[in-house]
Amino acid sequence: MRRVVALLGTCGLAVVMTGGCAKGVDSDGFTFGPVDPTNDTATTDGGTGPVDLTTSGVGSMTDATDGGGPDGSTDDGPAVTTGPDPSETGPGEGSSSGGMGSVCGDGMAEVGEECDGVDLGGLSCPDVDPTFTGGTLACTAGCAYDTSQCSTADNPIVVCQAVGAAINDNATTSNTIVLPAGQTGGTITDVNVEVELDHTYIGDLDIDVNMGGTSVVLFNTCSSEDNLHVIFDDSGGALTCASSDIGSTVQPASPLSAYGGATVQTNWTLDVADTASADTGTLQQWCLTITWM
Ligand SMILES: [Ca+2]
Ligand SMILES: [Ca+2]
Ligand SMILES: [Ca+2]
Repeated sequence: MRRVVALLGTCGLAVVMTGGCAKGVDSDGFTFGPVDPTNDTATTDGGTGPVDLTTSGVGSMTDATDGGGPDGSTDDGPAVTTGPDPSETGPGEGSSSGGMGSVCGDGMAEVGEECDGVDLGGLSCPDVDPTFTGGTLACTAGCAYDTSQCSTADNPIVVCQAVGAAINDNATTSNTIVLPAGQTGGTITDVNVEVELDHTYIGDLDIDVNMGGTSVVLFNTCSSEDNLHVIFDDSGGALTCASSDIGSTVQPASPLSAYGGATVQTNWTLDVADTASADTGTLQQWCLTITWM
């Protein structure tokens, strides 16, 4: 701004005065022209007329179309260039125009943008709003956060359901846990299933859990042992078919990691099939612990 201010109202510096403010060259070599009272306004150019605070570049370069002397009808001063003059050095030069160089859509979150494309500034849903527990943060075409895929579900989701249903010979006892609204939609990273049942010969039993068409066999072994109360967890210990299993965390017959990457759906069903006669029991309760991201 220093040079523009210096020219204000005086047509000073090294100007040859010819009945007004003649075109001239100032001390650092920039051409400027006389005030054109009919065309030079405060908003359209950077000439030596009134200060143009909105468009005038500081230190505009020589106007190639201006042949010197009084102007014609449209050009009355140095060429207007907005933004910095790359040939100059010093304060105010060499940075993006007015600090407003952000471009929405270039894939980089910049000043004035919450995000841009996949550049979320390293943030996730809970960073944007602590009421979110997870989900997928995205970015709108206007470079603002899109939280429509964020979730307020519990993490982990823990649901226990008391059942109290009979396990009969040569029949399957099924029970479905319906997850509460707002608990679904996450991407599963781990599932553990706790099963508590009474039975006089657990070797009769095949136990599966099902969600979204994926069935995982939890239990299909042992023999004359009574009762079963374990947490099936891929990271558990080996089932021993001894009374010491009661209350412990054991590996399922097939891995629960089959649910890894699946979307948490509403309905989870436990099937307890009794495949032999003579011994029966009761499914007391079962629980799901679903970790998601
Ligand atoms: Ca950007
Ligand atoms: Ca697990
Ligand atoms: Ca039986």
